[in-house]
Amino acid sequence: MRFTKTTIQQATNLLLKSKNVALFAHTRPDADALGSSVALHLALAKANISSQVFCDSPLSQEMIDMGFDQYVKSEFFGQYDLYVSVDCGDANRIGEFAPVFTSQKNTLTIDHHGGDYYSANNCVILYSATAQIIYEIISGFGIELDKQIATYLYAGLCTDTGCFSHSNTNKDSFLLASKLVEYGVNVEYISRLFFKDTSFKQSKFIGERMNKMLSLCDGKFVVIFAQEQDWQKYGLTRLACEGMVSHAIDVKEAIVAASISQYGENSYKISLRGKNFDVQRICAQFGGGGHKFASGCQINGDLYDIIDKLEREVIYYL
Ligand SMILES: [Mn+2]
Repeated sequence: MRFTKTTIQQATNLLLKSKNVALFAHTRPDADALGSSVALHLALAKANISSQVFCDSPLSQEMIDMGFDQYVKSEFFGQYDLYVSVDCGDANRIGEFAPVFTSQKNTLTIDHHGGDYYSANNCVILYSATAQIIYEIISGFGIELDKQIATYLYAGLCTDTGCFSHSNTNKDSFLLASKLVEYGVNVEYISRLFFKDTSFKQSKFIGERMNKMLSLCDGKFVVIFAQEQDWQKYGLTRLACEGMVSHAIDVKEAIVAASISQYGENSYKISLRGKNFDVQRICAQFGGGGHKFASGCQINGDLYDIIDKLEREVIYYL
């Protein structure tokens, strides 16, 4: 297969000449993956093109509150004339459906991570969110946007920019936000849902985890971690650890932060954040990836061995 670079215009044309499109959001989906996929699905419907959104993972409560569960199927079915991966920097991000996707001829990637091309057509642009690429693509559909589509795109843009505060936030992020808000997006609802709302149990759990945070490398590397019993104690699931890393990187002295959460008996999921410090190269060494200043990976082994391994990597690059 030839992997070619695809412009917005070409991606728009590819979609518009299709009759039935399969859309794949990445595993453990966030609001950009689902907001982009479902917005594209709704826009395609307006252009009289049928499509189906697939994602291999259960949806978090926030995603259900957004209404994404009404559109997303966790079992793959059907035959399509175009297969599209949305917000997936590499084919593995498609998760369980990766083999389905990679065995197709007519594939299109719409993504902003800037990884290697793995589709026949690759519309990869380093925007702050995939939602931004989707907006430009559907602008060529000749349809009228509505509040729902605008809300889904806004959710992707708002969350991927950390509520317009990460270093990937730029003039274009605000320009798009301003266009979307014109359709009546409830800005307060989205920021509350994704950045503020937390249950009492969750607050207690995070409080305890923050109390146990480790300060390494003279305070430049802050680690927050949780094992199964830590969230079970509060009747929570491992989803309680989502976003935990932000509390570590919020420490003023921290240049790098890690959250380490148990994923299996002897396996941990790592999220790394950097302040103008490339954490992608560290995650890549453990087979992970993401963005330059926000990346993740999974490491097998003992919790404290993993902390040591990460500390050695951080020291090397500091
Ligand atoms: Mn994204």
